Amino acid sequence: MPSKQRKIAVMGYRSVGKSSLSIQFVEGQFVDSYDPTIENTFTKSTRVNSQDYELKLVDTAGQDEYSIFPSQYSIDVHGYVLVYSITSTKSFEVIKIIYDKLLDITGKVHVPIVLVGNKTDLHMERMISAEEGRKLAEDWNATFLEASAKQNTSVSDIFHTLLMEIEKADTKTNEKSNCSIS
Ligand SMILES: Nc1nc2c(ncn2[C@@H]2O[C@H](COP(=O)(O)OP(=O)(O)OP(=O)(O)O)[C@@H](O)[C@H]2O)c(=O)[nH]1
Ligand SMILES: [Mg+2]
Repeated sequence: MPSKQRKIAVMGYRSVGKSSLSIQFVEGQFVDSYDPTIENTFTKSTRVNSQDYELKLVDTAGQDEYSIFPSQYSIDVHGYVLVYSITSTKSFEVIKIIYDKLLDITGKVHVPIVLVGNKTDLHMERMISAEEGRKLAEDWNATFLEASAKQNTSVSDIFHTLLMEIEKADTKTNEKSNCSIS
């Protein structure tokens, strides 16, 4: 089977660990220092369910409740990793706002999304329970994962799950178009 090209955007409030998750997945390392992102694109080859993927990962600048959803992330992006930090109530509020804007701009009812609660290693500082995260993802019909970029917990799961979600969404679209022909 030929390799499939997939583009994924990682979005969320500032300092939630979007770059750390991306770098952990692509390069297998964690950096403690904080360097705010403007935009970074990573590429990585990966394999899920015996399918090879050429993954383009767009690590975006942190957004807040007032940010305008950058329109370039609504075009030919196959799926989204929406990240908050379990230590930040604000980041959990902002991710809901980003989600609403995302649906508005794509105009789709269903977009492949993995919701990620990052920084689980900071359990003493936890503000958002796993249950809250799970509920939100359920509302969105999205997959939910908690992760730690620092400890490399569930990091590759995030991207592999999203690739599977994208695959599922593709199949559904094809089934629908088949229906309309017959
Ligand atoms: N303890 C802990 N710290 C983390 C984790 N992930 C990221 N950090 C730290 O949190 C800070 C911000 O991480 P970044 O990955 O730069 O966050 P970001 O979301 O890319 O930030 P912006 O690019 O400004 O939007 C850095 O100091 C990281 O080292 C994690 O899982 N656990
Ligand atoms: Mg960043």
